[in-house]
Amino acid sequence: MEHYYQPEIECASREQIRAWQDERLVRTVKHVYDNVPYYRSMMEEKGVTPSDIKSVDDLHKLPFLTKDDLRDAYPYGLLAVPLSDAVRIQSTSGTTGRRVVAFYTQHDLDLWDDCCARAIMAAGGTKDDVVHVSYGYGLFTGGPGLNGGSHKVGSLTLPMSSGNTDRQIQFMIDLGSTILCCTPSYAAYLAETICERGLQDKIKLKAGIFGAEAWSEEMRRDIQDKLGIKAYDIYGLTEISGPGVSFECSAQTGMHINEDHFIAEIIDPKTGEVLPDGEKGELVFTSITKQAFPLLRYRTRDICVLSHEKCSCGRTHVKMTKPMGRSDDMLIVKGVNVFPSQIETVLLNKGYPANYQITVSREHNSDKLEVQVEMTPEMFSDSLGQIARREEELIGALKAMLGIYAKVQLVAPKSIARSEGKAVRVIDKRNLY
Ligand code: DLL
Repeated sequence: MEHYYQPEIECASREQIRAWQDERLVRTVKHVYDNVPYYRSMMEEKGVTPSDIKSVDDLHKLPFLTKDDLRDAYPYGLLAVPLSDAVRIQSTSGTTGRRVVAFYTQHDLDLWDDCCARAIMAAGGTKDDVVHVSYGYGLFTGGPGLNGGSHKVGSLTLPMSSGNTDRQIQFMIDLGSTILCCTPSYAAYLAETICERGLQDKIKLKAGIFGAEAWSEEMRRDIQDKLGIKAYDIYGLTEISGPGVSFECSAQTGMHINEDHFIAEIIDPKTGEVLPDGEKGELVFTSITKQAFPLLRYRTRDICVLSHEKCSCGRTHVKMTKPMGRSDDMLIVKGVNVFPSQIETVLLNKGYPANYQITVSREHNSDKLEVQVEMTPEMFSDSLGQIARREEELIGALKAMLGIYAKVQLVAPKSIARSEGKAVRVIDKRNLY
């Protein structure tokens, strides 16, 4: 039986959804124009005023917002309420220089929790479940989002956070966890460990809610088979609130976007032109119910396809495919957002030439980041001990910038193949998309 958290919303008619979107969009545009000088000047630059936006049909008149705008406006430039009304921040993984901070009022947290509650119930969750949350807690939205959703459903919530696999498995067995929420790569690692230890019969899991990074259908099958569960995808991004922007239902054929809160568009990433339903392009979101941090036409850089086809679960909200890639060069490594340019900055600051190769692979379900860097001829004449110390120093500097470990290998000058066209800086061996 399909479970819904808010059936009157999740299964509403297209006309009803559209009516909500029209009214909420108009209200949100006025709210940001009146309260956020950054938006006001962006709109003025494009010659748009709130009176030009009467319905969703007028959405295309608004300027796009990008991650660069969020960085420019860091930290408070896009906050749309007085500081006294904001109660929480969350932030994207990554570095100090590129951090993006999102704000929430209590109302915003409530609606975020509702979105995650919908995802948990779509995965079969009820108040009788034990929801094991192994997403990271803290600035990352994964833990807090699913935690809040689980509370709303009324399930017993285990705020495990990530890591400490022995303890995760022990609690899973002792407390009889029934729904596991974590990244797909961690789920695969847990599954592998449980099988290696012959503990399959001791766990009671029935479903998993896995997202925050790309994962294939093969990986889904592997996790499902090993744990004997049904694995559901969940999507979201910090800027638009966190997990639960969209989520999978029993059909497992794409994720329903919570359209009462977010309007989705697909655009051509090169021209910005809005593409019709069914065409592949960059996903753009407008949040229409948030108070503290409403974003208009935010370019996610995720490439996917939207579909309004009728879904067997009864939900009427538009579905998005799994992201099929990105329109920028951002990598997600161990759940952390990594831009090759951050690595380049560290290398250049430390006096290395801009000849390097980044390789990402996945071993035993864990991501591995490796950076090969050419030395200058002077460095190359150093002793082996000095070179080893240089590698250690770079590992430390990269860790400080990215927040994760990268293996560093210093190589001889001119040993990294030069490309004739665009340099291929990144080799991703994970076959994610
Ligand atoms: O990863 C929010 C989240 C937490 C989603 C837990 C699902 C579960 P960020 O760290 O801001 O937020 O990263 C957002 O991660 O633009 C996508 O590129 C990628 N992403 C998120 N979910 C999926 C997914 C969280 N299900 C960025 N499949 C997004 C593929 C995903 N990529």
